[in-house]
Amino acid sequence: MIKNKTLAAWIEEMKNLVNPDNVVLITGSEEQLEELRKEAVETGEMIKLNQEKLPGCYLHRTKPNDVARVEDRTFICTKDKETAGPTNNWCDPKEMYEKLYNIARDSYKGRTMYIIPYSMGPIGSPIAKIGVEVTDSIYVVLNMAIMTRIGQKVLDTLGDSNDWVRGLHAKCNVDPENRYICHFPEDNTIISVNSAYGGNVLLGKKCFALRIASFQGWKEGWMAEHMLILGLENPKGEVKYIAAAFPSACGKTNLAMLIPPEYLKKKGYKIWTVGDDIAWMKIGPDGRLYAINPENGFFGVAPGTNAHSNFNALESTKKNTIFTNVALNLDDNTVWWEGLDKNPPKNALNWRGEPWDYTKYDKTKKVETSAAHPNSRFTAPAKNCPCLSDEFDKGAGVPISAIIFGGRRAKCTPLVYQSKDWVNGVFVGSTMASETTAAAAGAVGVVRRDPMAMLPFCGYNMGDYFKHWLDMGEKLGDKAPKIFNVNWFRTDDEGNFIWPGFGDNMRVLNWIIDRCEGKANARETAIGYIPNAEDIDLTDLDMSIDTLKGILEVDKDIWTKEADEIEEHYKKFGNKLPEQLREQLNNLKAALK
Ligand code: OXD
Ligand code: MN
Repeated sequence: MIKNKTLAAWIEEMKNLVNPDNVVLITGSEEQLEELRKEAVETGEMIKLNQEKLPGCYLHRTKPNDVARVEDRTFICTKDKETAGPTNNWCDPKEMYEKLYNIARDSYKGRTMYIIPYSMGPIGSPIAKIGVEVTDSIYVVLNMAIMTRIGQKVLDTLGDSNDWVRGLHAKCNVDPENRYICHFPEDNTIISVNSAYGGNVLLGKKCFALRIASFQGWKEGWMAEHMLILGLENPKGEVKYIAAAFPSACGKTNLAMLIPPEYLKKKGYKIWTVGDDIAWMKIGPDGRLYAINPENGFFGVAPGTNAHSNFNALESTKKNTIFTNVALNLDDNTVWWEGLDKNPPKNALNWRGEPWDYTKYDKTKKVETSAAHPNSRFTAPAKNCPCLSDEFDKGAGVPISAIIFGGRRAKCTPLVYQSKDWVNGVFVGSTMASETTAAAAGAVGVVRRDPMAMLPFCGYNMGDYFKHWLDMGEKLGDKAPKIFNVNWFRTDDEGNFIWPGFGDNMRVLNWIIDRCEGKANARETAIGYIPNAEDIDLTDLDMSIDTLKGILEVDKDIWTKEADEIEEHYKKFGNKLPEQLREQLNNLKAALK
């Protein structure tokens, strides 16, 4: 029963627009979800997998034209174009509402409207927020039931408040020419049409938790960031929390679920996962910055996930998980993807549902010849994760000691450095960049600037976003987290990675936490504080101190070129670029002279 007046009125309006045959309120009960799973299996929307090996697991295939987020069809619709800024597609809200309503009108005919009340964050947490998504897709309902907290208890918590985000999803004909993912931050509204791919239709995730929430955070004085959150436990049992932002394909989920090297594990070091993709952060009663993970599951990339690269993520997918666009092993009705193991199934269907011949696999034509789509996904409940933090479900959030930025840079950025202060750290985040890999289409090694990893996700003008970061620093004062930058991806002359990465990144995290506590040494350079090679613990690692010194170097010539590129990058923001950041660039240039 919907008692909330603003919600009841909006549901009426949506019903009249899309014209469904039936309307179902998602209460979140297991019986209701089980009925929907059954229906999805009957209609072929999902395939039930081997229930002994993968209890509660299903496979879903999207249309081949609908396999990823579509940034060129993603819009921020604010009254003023300038509010959306130079990095977002913009359209006048009136015009866009009209266009979208024309597409969605009557599109639920013969279909059911599912109403999903959901909470981003533990229900009732002072940092959490509520949304309602209506959809004509059972796949969306079942994914939202994993990725968020859903159902009647959310409505009970909402009461009669109008502080909730409206989300309309209409599959329509999954027509790429009429696909739009649109945000109206001034109305707390999201409309997504003609897609059924997770990132475009699970409206709680990128659409609400980043684009709408970043706008809300700007107006309300908090932060919505594209960051993982982890807790690092030392042998004394003390846990310190770190939030970290990386562009796609830099190992965010791997870092969030890191397993320390044997020798550190024996000493008693542990990593606890709070989140792998999104952090909402607010200043707490003690003046420190507290973070929650607004999500309740992991929507992770399957290919490359294996027992070595990410044991904990793989474990998380062993029950109650929905796989999307992975391969189906017909011999035992389980799933497979490239990089899972070295035994490709001999009798399998690829992500399109066609017979797959593993001998024909061609690395240069992944989409055409791979078993799983390169962007195939698992939707797994967070509570399956063996290293899930005890704090995960607590609404108060965890106090953040350090913020880490990073990217893939073959030569430029050292393994790790600490910014000189908060303002300098905002400069580091605003200039974040990553080099393209062979995994993505287009040229390899091209530098893409992706400030704070928020380029596709910031719901307003990025110049204002930088200013918001600076303002937050002022409010936090000496309680502000320390800001660092890492680069796991330095290569030698043959293009091999020098740093082992994965679990060994723990050695760098330990230095970072020691710096936060004033326990570790560093030397000042033009870009910030760099560890002395002796300050990073290399015990049991096959790496010489000279090799480590090499990847801690700051090459003045490379950085002079980098400063010129930053200047170009900054031009985009025009007079919205905060003066303090321009000063930071000037300081860097002077220090490099
Ligand atoms: C994601 C992304 O899917 O950042 O998390 O693209
Ligand atoms: Mn992400």
